[in-house]
Amino acid sequence: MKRGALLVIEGLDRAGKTTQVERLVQELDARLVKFPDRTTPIGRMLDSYLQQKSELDDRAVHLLFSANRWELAPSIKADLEAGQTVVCDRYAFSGIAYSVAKGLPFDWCLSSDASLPAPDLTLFLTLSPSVAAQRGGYGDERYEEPGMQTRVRAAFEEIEARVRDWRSIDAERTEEEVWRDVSEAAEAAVRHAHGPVRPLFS
Ligand code: 2DT
Repeated sequence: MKRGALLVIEGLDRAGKTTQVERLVQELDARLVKFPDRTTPIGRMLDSYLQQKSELDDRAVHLLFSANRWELAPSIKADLEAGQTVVCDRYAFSGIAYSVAKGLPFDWCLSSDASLPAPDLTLFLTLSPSVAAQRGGYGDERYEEPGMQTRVRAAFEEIEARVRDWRSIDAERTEEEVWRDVSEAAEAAVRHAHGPVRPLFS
């Protein structure tokens, strides 16, 4: 059974993720889902937390990010089954990476997302800390500081070793060079997407 593909883009700070996501959505006529989705009631709590307007326990925050994916999961699955390709700007991998970077145990972090729809392809845009620094300073949101970014990078490396259908892309190159790799890999994933949607970790 042919279906739509679930494509995820993750990336380190300043890797150009937003630009690549926008190009991909246009190229594939895909549905864009951005996580966190700040428009839902759970998303509004996350938005306030990220803007440092409220404080929450790290575990509660982790579960809210996960719940924010679960509230969209049924419509994502329905779209995939109806043949619609879906592009996610961040997904459970950000959820795990940021919470592990704050010191929560890896397997605990993974468990709340374990049976979400598995991506057919995850593209991870990576660049060195020195190139990231050359591309500009940090914003005002929570997590936008060098210590946290270093721990997030390490956590993503741990995730990479445990996830299938993962492709790291060198984002130190020009937008066009990165786009060539992103679009080629995504188009192949769209061609090969078939059968039931699998769980993320089983
Ligand atoms: P942006 O909206 O700028 O992408 O930043 N995050 C995201 C988590 O800690 N856990 C998650 O599950 C997700 C999806 C990454 C959102 C910030 O929220 C972090 C940066």
